[in-house]
Amino acid sequence: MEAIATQIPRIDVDPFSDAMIDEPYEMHDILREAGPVVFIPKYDLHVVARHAQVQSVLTNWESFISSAGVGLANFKHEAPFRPKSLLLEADPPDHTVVRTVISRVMSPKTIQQLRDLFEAEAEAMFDRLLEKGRIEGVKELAEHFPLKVFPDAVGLESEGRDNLLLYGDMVFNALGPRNDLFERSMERFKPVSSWVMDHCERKALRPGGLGHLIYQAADTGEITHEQAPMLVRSFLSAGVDTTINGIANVLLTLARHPGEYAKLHANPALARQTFEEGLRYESIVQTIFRTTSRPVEIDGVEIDGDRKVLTLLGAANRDPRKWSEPDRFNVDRNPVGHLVFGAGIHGCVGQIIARMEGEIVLRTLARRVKRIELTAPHERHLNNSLRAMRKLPLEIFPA
Ligand code: PQP
Repeated sequence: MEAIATQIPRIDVDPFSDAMIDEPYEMHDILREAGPVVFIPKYDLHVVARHAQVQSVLTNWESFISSAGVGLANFKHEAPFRPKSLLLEADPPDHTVVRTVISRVMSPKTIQQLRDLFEAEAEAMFDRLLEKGRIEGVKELAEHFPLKVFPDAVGLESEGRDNLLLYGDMVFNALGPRNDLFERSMERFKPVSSWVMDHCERKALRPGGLGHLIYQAADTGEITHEQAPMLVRSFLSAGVDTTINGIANVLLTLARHPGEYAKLHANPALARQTFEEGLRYESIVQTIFRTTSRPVEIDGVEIDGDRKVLTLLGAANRDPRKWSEPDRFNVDRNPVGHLVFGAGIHGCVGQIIARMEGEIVLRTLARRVKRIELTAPHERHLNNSLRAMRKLPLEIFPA
């Protein structure tokens, strides 16, 4: 055991430092090439950064559990910073019950019914944006679209939706260590926390929306009435920051790769695939953790039970063992098997709506915009687990 344990490469790096969050790719390369499992002493943490190992950890939910938290904190020893998510921070059989309800509410059939609304919203947005030409791509495009269509779909009032941005930022920071990023986002979030929880209640949700469908599952007894607001909370936690930054990242990437944009413009049917490649190239969710439920072995490396394991989704999505020319953004690549939506029983339940949002934004862009240019350097927003953006100064030229 000793001999095997000492074979694990130890890498002195802090993936949650400002510098690594801002520019993680060199660190990914080092961690990925050091071995199938590496150890980061600062956090007493095992890390997997290769595609095959990330996938195998995520699909083995019995050995790598979620109920002890999917961030750095081990809920067996530390109190969660908020009541645990019934969906994200749960294992079967509890997880299975709520996952079944959410899967139905977010099913292809339900989500397809939203398509016309989303498309009309994208057209209206580009009418306005093209009138201006020069835009701030985060506020006016990447945030604007998901913050309109997703809370509309859930059935939330229009007033106060910016509060969801503060909530999402805090939830995803909380997956990392209790560093300054986390503390500061917690401070910003505190004044709006009651707004968020109040908007998970039935009376805050429009009949017919996705939130209301959750309450209907409580009416039939499939879940309890205490569980319903907590599942709406999952929508509000996961549903905006993720798609916002997915869209922001792909806009930046397209602006930096005019040749690839030209291909998309010439063939708007590439929109869906372009969004996927954008997700692979800049993984919105960079880090997600599991906890070992028992002693486990990954490729000959032994890990004790009750240990945190970090899966580096962003590194797996650029693993040369899986992808040819992984650091190249290529809209002709169909990146099937990327892990930005995770894998296994916790694979993103919102991926159908996320993909539809991305596809619609990119197809509308492709049709209506001939060229997209950065007019000043972009600014990243630092977050412990999201690859996020603060400012994206763009000029768009009408087709
Ligand atoms: C990545 C669920 C999912 C979505 C929750 C919750 C929070 C975040 C996420 C992570 N998430 N994509 O609170 O249930």
